[in-house]
Amino acid sequence: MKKVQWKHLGLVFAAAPMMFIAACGDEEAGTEEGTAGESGEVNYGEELGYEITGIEPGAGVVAASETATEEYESLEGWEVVTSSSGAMATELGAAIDKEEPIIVTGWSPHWKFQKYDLKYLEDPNGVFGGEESIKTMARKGLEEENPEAFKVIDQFQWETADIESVMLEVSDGADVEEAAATWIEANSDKVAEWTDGTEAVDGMEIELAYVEWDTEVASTNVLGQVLEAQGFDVTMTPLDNAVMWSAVAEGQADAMVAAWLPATHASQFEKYGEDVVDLGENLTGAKVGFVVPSYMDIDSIEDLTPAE
Ligand code: PBE
Repeated sequence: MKKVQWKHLGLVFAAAPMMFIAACGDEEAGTEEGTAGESGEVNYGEELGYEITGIEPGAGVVAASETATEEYESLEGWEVVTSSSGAMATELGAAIDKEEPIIVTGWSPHWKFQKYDLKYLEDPNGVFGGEESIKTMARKGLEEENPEAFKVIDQFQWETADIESVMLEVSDGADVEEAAATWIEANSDKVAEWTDGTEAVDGMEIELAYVEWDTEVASTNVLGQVLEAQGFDVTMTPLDNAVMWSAVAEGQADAMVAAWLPATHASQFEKYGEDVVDLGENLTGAKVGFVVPSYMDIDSIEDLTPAE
């Protein structure tokens, strides 16, 4: 499978500046098991330098997090530090190794919930929305011009356990191609439903746009391999979120399986929704929000404390 850069659209590199976790030294007291008091008693803000560990700047969860810092009094003076999904995961793992506090812009499905003991902070103001779905969007004209690919893409649909098994293998060091192939081999019934009623082709081109978030890397690779097995010449193009949406809306990419709705990509859907073909949900039961290690003595965004 080809993975290209789009020169006209500008691939956004995950520059991933490694951020350093503020050394907590002796101030760690209170995060140790048994020493923490009532919820909200520990001043995590001070320990964290009033910083939330974000991901790529274009992500919906980052935009929602920035809204949260404006809407919650408890987050006054806090900052969402953007980097990349990979850097966020590295920092989360490093904090957990040392049992230090950390707040990340998180989402599920995600392998981090299988690897670590984590919780979402309650969001009483509903800034992050509720239950999300991941939807598939195709370009206008794809159905007429490439009906076999359109049908497979339209029929692509799976569950949290499926995507998590691919993501977990990748996080354990497997190549995504290998992890996708393993899942496909073990789930031929599901794959047969996606290709049901379609015919194989001989090298017809199809281009899938995506963003390099763990979820989308997994889903796009699985769908890409299924299309390839059907005889398509598949190109997968990693882009910034907004660029992914505009690429499908403007017909530069054929489809994407990375639309998080109704809340996370609401602004992109508002802007491009009329110019794309909405093929419905490919996964339900998704969620975004602030995620923290379970050992942190806090349950809600409101339990945080504003910067002095
Ligand atoms: N995510 C993963 C994306 C959608 C998929 C939650 C990082 C976002 O926030 O836009």
